[in-house]
Amino acid sequence: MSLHSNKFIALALVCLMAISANAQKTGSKSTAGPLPNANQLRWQDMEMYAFIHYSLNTYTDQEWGFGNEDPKLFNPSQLDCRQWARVCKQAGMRGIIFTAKHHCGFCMWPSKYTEYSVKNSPWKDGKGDVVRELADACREEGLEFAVYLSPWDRNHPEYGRHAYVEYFRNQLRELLTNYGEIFEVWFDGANGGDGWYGGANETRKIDRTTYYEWPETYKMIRQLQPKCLIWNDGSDRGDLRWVGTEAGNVGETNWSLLYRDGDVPYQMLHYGVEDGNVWCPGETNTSIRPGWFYHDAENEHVKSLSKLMDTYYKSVGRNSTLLLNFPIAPNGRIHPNDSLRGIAFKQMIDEVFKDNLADKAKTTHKGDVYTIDFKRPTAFNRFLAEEDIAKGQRVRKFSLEALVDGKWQPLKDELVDNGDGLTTIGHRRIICFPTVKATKLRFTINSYKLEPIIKKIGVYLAPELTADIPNSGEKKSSGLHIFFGSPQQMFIDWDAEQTISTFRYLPPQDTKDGIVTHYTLWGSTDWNNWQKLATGEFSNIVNNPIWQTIKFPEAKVRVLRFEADRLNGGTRMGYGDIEIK
Ligand code: FUL
Repeated sequence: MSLHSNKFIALALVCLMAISANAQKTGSKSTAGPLPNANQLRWQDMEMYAFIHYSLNTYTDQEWGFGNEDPKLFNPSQLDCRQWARVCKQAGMRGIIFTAKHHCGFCMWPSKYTEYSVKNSPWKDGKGDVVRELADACREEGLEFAVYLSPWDRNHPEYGRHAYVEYFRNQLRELLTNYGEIFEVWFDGANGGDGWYGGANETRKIDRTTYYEWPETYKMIRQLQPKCLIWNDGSDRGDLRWVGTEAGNVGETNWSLLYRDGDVPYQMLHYGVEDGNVWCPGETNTSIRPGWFYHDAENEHVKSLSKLMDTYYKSVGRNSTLLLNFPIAPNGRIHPNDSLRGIAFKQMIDEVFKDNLADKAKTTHKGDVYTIDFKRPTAFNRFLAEEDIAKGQRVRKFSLEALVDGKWQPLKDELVDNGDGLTTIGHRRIICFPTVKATKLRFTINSYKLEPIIKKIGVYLAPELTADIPNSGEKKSSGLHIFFGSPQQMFIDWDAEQTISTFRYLPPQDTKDGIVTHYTLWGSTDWNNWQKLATGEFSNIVNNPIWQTIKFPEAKVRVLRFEADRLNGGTRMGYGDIEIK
């Protein structure tokens, strides 16, 4: 073979290798998959908006009302929706989603379809309308407005039958017709089954896939509010998806795609699906306090600044939006602890992202590699990248390296336990790592569905934040004598009689099995005669597994029996911690 033909073979080989490398990066199909529509694009740019939970629960210290709570309880002395809107705006929220009706069925507007609303409360002699006041306040502050309308209604006598679906749709029509532009409707998927239901006081199960007749309802929404996004935890795909947890984080891999049909298990909610056939981005919802509604006992448990920043990185920084809840206190205002923390949160975001070090550096871009040259050793600890998602979400995997003292060092996402966490970008991806002092930063896109379109690169130096709520790690229950009489019966006994009035239960934190959803608590001084101290449900404990507090009239006991009347799953009751006072 001549030298010439050898050269030719070598060249052909190089070409072949290049083609196969490219195929590996782009995958077999050269398509980015489905694209977002204009509403989804606008919504994604909102980045952060607030939830407001306010209802009769605020006056009964509950998370889920049963449906028979007295409307007369609703009589706030200083209700001020303008204060809510101002606080939310200063906290960086671009809109507010309001619980117009929560599971208890009480309507915060004077719906003409029910008597169970503000019109039968003493507040403003029944002439008030919280939805109207908040919609107006939002407009004055330049915020967008949206509504949460619970499909599950524990008050309505027809719940479970077709007549209720009509009622639900009528209510939705009122909300979508009388209050101006609505940016999102939120249809909570929770359905605990039991409720008051007009006095029937029974358990009603529905088939989530068919009962609500969503396609009909969607048609109405599209007609009345063409710019409105549909959030639905039910079976019919809305425009957005839940991320599978209320703890405030979405997966580090977060595709904005889902399958149009079929069930959506946790893995899909949390990470999306790479080869999905519909654009359905994740919205991360969490509360600034442990619960969604206001409870005096949580005033000292408003989330710390470091926890809120962690939430920001794990939501907005992972191609999601952040829906942050502010509960309203019984006086009708956001509590100062929440407003101060919310505003500090926004100030911290501004502080972290005020100075993009990449703007002062020289960035070169060759193929799939971006090199940011700072010229001199520069300290940084955050990296940000954005794709032009109007053209689809394309990047699967990337790597980051810092040139420190002449050596390239790999960087990884410190908020991720397994692997380097450098997967998917989408609308915005933020990577956190310990501060490095480097002269260059290299960002390499290793795998993608179609040629990536990177809109923005950012490099920042964030101030160090330490957790400002210390956690000793000590279990409250460690001083208690706890044992099980049966898989669903826990006993706690003492050597001498105790006077107690509070029992607190922390469900298991690492599994959803064994979580007690309904309980009865008994006390005794002699193990023979048992006094029922309390019975009830721990509402929303599965999605939000936080401390649950049972208060009862003071009782003298030597032994307590905590019975699981119902478990979420499994056969054995579990617990993370117990506290008795
Ligand atoms: C859950 C509900 O059950 C909670 O009460 C709360 O409204 C939360 C946002 O969604 O599923």
